[in-house]
This record gives sequence, C-alpha cells and structure tokens, in this order.
Amino acid sequence: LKQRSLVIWFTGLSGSGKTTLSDALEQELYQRGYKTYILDGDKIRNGLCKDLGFSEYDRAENIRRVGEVANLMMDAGLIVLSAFISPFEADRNLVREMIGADNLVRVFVDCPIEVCEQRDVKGLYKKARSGEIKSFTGISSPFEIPEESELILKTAENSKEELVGMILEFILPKINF
Ligand code: GGZ
Repeated sequence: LKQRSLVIWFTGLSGSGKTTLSDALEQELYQRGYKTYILDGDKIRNGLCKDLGFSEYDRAENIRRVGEVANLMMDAGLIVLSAFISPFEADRNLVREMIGADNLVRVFVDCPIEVCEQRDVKGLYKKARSGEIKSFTGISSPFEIPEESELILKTAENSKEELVGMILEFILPKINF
C-alpha cells in the first residue's frame, strides 16, 4: 500500500478526548495498512521535552519541538497523529508553517470544560481548583479557541466511533496514493 504522509493535529483541553481519539484513529489506520506514529504528552514530556513545564514560554517551546518532529516524521512517510493541548493560536500557526497547510489536518477536540472537569480522569482539575497545580489550562491558563480547523469534533455530543468515522472520511482521500 502506498501512502501519502500527513500530520493530524489534535488540539483541545485536558480530558477533551485527544488521546482517546488519536488512539482509536491509529487502530483504524493500522487495520487498513497505513504506517502511523502518535506524538503525545506522555511520550514527549518524559523525553524530548523533559526540561519543559507549563509556562507560556515552555508550552510554546513544547509545541515548536513537536512540530519539528512531526515534520521529520512526515518526511519519513508516516501519518503523524499529534495530541497536545496546544492552547495558543500563534504556536498552532507556527506548526502550520513548518508542516505546510496542504499536509496538515487541524482537529479541534471541542468539549465544554465542565464536561472535562466532570470526567477528571487524572484528578488534575481538582488539583488545579485547589491551587495545587498552577497555570492549568482552562482554569488558570488560557485556551485560545482555534480560529480555523479542518474538523471540529464534539466529544460530549458524539461517540468515539462516530468521530473517528468523521476523521477517516476526511483523511482517507488525502492519504491514498
Ligand atoms: C495543562 C497539564 C498541566 C497544566 C500537567 N496545564 O490530561 P493530561 O494531563 O494527560 O494532559 C495534560 C498534559 C498537557 O501537556 P501538553 O504537552 O499537551 O500541553 S501543552 O500543549 O500546553 O504544552 C495534563 C498534564 O499534561 N498537565 N500540568 N498546568 N495540562
């Protein structure tokens, strides 16, 4: 199978569903024979970006590095799935310049903060509310709503299966040679 490379860039709050959707999408792509790689906070912030925290500067540097890595992986022919909060429009736009608009699919994982906070899978919102975690996105650090996205996925309203189906429908025509 010949594949065209692509970067699928998920952006959204902590707990919005970026990791869940990218994992499910990767499975679907794998079953169809595509070669993929997921970049996400767990892998990157423990390694390449170990030195970075959550200040505005550190987040910008985090996203810049991830953008560069995504670009290299794209050159290697992969379909790259990136799942970072990436809260700032300027950083997301820089990534778009690095990757090139034609090779990038911007996916806004749109979920009300109330729902993310209710899920609170890792208990981080609770800690952010109590002040134990400072500069937490959506509570004490901004999330800038993307001005433009190829896809807006409402994870509080649609099932994972429906949303992955929507992404596939959008990207399959782009990755078939
Ligand atoms: C936001 C934080 C913070 C603060 C730790 N603010 O839900 P998670 O746990 O697994 O995903 C979040 C992850 C965010 O890292 P990113 O690299 O995606 O952020 S950014 O794009 O802004 O650079 C969350 C955890 O790290 N986490 N502290 N203060 N999220």
